[in-house]
This record gives sequence, structure tokens and C-alpha cells, in this order.
Amino acid sequence: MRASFEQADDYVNGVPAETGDVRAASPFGVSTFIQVTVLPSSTPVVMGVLNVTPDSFSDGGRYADLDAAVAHALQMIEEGADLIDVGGESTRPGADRIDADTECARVLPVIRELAAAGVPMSIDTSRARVAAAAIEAGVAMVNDVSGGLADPDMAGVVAGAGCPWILMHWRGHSRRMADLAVYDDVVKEVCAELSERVDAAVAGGVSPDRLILDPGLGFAKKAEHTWRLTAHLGDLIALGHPVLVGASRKSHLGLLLAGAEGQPRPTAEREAATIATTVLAVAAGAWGVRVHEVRGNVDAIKVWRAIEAHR
Ligand code: PMM
Repeated sequence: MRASFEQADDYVNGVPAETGDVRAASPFGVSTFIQVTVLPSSTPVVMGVLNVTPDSFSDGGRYADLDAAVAHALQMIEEGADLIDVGGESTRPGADRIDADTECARVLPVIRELAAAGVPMSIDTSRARVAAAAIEAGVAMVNDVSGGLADPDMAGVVAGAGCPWILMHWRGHSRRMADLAVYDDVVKEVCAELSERVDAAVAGGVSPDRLILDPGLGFAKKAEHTWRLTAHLGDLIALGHPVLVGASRKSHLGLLLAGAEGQPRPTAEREAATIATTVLAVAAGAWGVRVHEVRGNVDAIKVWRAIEAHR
């Protein structure tokens, strides 16, 4: 298991690199030992998805049991994941919301066990109360698919903790996001809307060097929007923050790989396509990728790095 990131003395996406083990300075406890906002550009972050939900689109129900969830997280770390993104609420299109207590009951036992094992984690939540409890239990980063829009208290929690915050592009909860996939120029609008989220986060007391941006592929986006954002990732990176890409197994890949009768390729069979998106994202300058199947993506990044090292 990788205990901390490599020393860095260069710049990533225009952000000055910081170094070192932050255990001593951490307000969260011993499991918070990674300095995750800034990294050498040669080391893209691989975030392994751990959905502790009964209904996520690709792995719903598989890791709802504590032992299965912990074992899967440890396996992803073994395969080379840099951190585990623990989520307790499905954000698949059309999903109903659950309450904060249910979300906490799903994620906290898993987080506590993984923290005890020294596993670096983020919490995938758009609720401030869940984020605060997860930080207390040992996560190092907040992954907020709403970019701070869903809960006005999120900025305060993140500012208080001083932890990194992933601001994903989002226009509304799962039930209504299909209706919100309307753009004149998706790249410009996503960049503008994310810039507003950065401004709001900073106004809420969060340091800009703690912010990571994410285009929110598939969230209030049709396949054509997702492809266009992927093709123009550089515009998002030019905003000056590390950029995370979550293309893993998403529906644009299922549609691209549809069978002769138009039926989307099943989620578990979208792995090769996911790996292609990973390579192209890191080659375009992405800070990291969020994936379900770690090994193949880590291998692909190693191939990319080997080629880069020989330029
Ligand atoms: N996608 C999902 C959930 N959380 N977080 C970020 N930052 N970016 C994403 O693209 C993203 C996310 C939906 O996928 P899942 O249901 O497989 O977790």
C-alpha cells in the first residue's frame, strides 16, 4: 500500500506542488496522511469507487455488507488505488434521495474500519453533516457531486477541516437531472458554472488550493455533452485547479458500444473503454480519475508514464 505521495517539486495544472506527510498537522487523526490536492504531473491519482449502496448503476448492492466493502477497498488499494471514494447515496439518474442518517449508517462503519487500516479515503456526499461525520471518522477529502450547491453548510465543514474538496459540475438532484441537460455550449457553460462554485467556496472560507474540479460526466449531460467535455478537458484544466475525471462505465460508453439492436453494452463490459478514457484524460493533463476497476486503469497509466519518460 502506498502510504504517502511522492515528493513533488513541480507544478500540476498550474498549482504549486506541496510535499510531505501531513499526519502531524492533520486535524482528522492518523489516517489522514495524504497531501492530495497537489501532485507531480507524472503521478495521476487513481480513486477507487466504493459504493456502499443497494442501487448504484454499476456496482449497486455488491458492497452493501461491511466485510465485502472493506475487502473490496483493500483489494483496490492492493491493485494500486491511491485513495478510496466511499459513497452511501446513489446518484444514478432518476434515483430517489435517502436521508442523512441512512447515509451515515452505510458509510461510517466502513470508513472507520478502513481508517484503522490506514487507507486514504474521500467521502462521496453532498451533505455537510455526512461529510463532517466522515471526516471525523477518518476521510481525508470531500467529493461533492453537487459542487457545494446541495448543502449551504458544506463550505463551512470543508473550511473548518482544511481538507481538499472536489467540486463536481452539477445542476440538480438525480430525479430531475435529465431535464437539465440543456446547453448552448456545454464546455463554456460547465467552465463558467464551475468557476462560480469556486468563487462560492472561496467566499465560504475554503482555500483555493484545496479545490479540485470535475466536469461531472453524465450528470445533467447527454452523451454528446460528455464527449464534448472530454474532448475539451484542457479548457477545464485552464481554470487553474486539479481536474478529476469520472468516466468509468458511464452510459456514454454503453451507448458507444451498443449492440446491433441498439442495446447499451452492460456496465461490467465497459472496462476497456473506461481504460481508454483514463489514458486520454491523463494525457490531456487530468489530475486523476475515478474508476470502479482499479488494476487495468493503473496499468494503463503506467504505460502512459513510461512513454512520457522516454520523450
Ligand atoms: N460519478 C458518480 C458518483 N460520484 N464523483 C465525482 N467526483 N465524479 C463523478 O463523475 C462521479 C462521482 C456516479 O458513478 P457511480 O454511481 O458509479 O459512483
